[in-house]
Amino acid sequence: MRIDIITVLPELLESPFGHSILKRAKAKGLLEIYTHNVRDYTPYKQAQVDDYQFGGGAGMVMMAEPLALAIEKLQSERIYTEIIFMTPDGKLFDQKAANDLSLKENVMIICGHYKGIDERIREKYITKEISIGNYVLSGGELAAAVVVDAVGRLIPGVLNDETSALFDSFQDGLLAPPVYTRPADWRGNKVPEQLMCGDPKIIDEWRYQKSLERTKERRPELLSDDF
Ligand code: 6GU
Repeated sequence: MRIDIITVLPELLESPFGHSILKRAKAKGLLEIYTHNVRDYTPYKQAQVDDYQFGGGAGMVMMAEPLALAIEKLQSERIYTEIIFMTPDGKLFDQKAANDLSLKENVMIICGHYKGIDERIREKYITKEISIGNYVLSGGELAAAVVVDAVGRLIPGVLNDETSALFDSFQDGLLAPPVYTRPADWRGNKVPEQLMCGDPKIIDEWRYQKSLERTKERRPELLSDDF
């Protein structure tokens, strides 16, 4: 999978993809991530990429032409199956959206900044608009990093048996069960005996019950049919 991210702040996206699972995904050649600075594409002087909004009001808006030139340059090199705009008024991102995206070949992500981007870019190029939650971030970059992380780990071959996504919270519609590691007795607090018994049937059943319990308690809406 190849992901191209268009942003005015590529520096913000340097670290998130350089560690842990995403780092390994890139090293294995399963994931390529490129960031592109909108300023490198602007035809305007002084590298201008934003301007005042028509109609007045506080906050700058990202201009159409620099974004269009960046998008079109990438489109001239390969076919993009999705061009995503990160925006708080987009569709709420969830595990299903991550699963769907992880199967795409080439994905472009546009990060807005300031008040947003000129609406005509959304109309002309954007195929999907994503929000990561009901709160406002200063820009789309951190949200894009969240999406890329959630998607990158699902790309076939990225995770091995030990890190398998099959047992993640949400992957089977349930929250994950509690986990423990050594020591078996930490300051008098013991690990549940079922996990220590060595019988995989008992262990699976315990984990399933705990998952169910935890989901009922914390996220009951996940158990309803229409979720
Ligand atoms: Cl995708 N962008 C911004 N700026 N704020 C957000 C968001 C995205 N998702 C939640 N809040």
